[in-house]
Amino acid sequence: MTQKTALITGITGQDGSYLAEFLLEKNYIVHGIKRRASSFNTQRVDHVYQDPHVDNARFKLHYGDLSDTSNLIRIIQETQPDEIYNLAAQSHVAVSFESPEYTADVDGLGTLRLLEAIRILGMEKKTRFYQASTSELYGLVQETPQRETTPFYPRSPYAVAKLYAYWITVNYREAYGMYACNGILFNHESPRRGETFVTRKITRGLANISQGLEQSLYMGNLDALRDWGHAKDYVRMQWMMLQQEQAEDFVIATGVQYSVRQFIEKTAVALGMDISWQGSGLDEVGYWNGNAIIRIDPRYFRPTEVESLVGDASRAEGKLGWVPEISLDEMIAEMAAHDLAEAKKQALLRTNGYSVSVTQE
Ligand code: NDP
Ligand code: GDR
Repeated sequence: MTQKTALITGITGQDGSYLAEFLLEKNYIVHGIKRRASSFNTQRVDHVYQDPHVDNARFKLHYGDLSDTSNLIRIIQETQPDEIYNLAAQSHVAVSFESPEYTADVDGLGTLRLLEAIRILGMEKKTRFYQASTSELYGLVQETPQRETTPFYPRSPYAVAKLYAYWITVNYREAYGMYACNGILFNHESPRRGETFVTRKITRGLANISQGLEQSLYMGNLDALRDWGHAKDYVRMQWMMLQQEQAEDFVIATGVQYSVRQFIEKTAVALGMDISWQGSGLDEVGYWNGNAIIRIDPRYFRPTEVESLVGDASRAEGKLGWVPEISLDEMIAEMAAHDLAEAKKQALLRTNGYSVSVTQE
């Protein structure tokens, strides 16, 4: 079989790092786009780094940005990818209310820039394109569970930008016969999840509290319901979607829904902490060992919230044979163990007189 080349945007993020690992195991040559930052930002892929000076290196990073058209054209021209996975995005829903224009530019127009680059370079028939679409498109839900045919109703600048990206991907498929498809992925997490998304904020926050590094965890809407899967399962599906005869869009989800409050409770169990709740609304408090460790801060509520999401991935299961392999409890155990080990390290440093700062957002 001929060796394939993939280009991953967002390779330094959660999904990008798991996908890079997955493709390297499949003997791909993997190119990734990383942003220039004032300090190193490649921690999630450092373990797959290969010295570019050695022969046959199969992993290579290129500086770039989804807001920079000429840079994207040049990278695609140089790397000649068989598959492009567009995972780069300003991916935080709450932040998109603070930076709506930037989010539209990167998450919406960034997708167009990549599709146009493929077309400008005459690579429509060579290069397959995966777009990281999202369950946030369903927003104010019109049908439960959500499937490929459920109407969209985006509820944030992030989701509206991703709506444009979704449709421009469909349009380029229909207009130019490109192999371009959307994975409509429900929330997926892992120990590599960014620290400000709710699951990681909880596993990290409770682990820190258990080791005396923090006093309280401040949360927003505990009643929000999400369908949480594991990122490893979901990147496998991203690859599968580009291996079909015809490009199609698929929902990827577990089909099971839990509240943020339940996620906290499950994490507490994984960490051996016994949490009890008192009060309601903004006055709800979670107690552990007589201490108020979970409090509500209205700052974390969103101007328009997505209250409830749960996906129906039966099309992916039927057509591609995809089913998630890692359960929510297994994932929480993995995330909690990871963050507990980190917290213990920090606590040890503090005990030995080193200063340790713990940030929360
Ligand atoms: P992350 O936030 O972990 O990663 C986002 C990546 O995009 C990072 O590598 C980031 O770089 C990069 N990036 C951000 N802005 C730019 C830019 N202007 N130019 C180039 N690169 C940029 O997200 P995830 O890995 O969780 O998600 C991957 C994709 O899937 C995203 O598009 C997200 O919106 C989408 N998605 C995610 C879901 C989830 O539950 N995780 C569900 C559905 C969709 P840096 O490291 O420098 O910040
Ligand atoms: P989401 O993920 O918005 O679904 O987007 P996030 O983990 O940020 O929020 C999930 C739900 O938890 C509620 N919540 C809080 N959220 C955060 N971040 N911090 C809090 O303190 C907090 N308290 C309660 C939120 O209001 C929300 O209802 C993620 C991202 O990965 C997107 O890129 C992706 O498209 C979708 O998942 C599917």
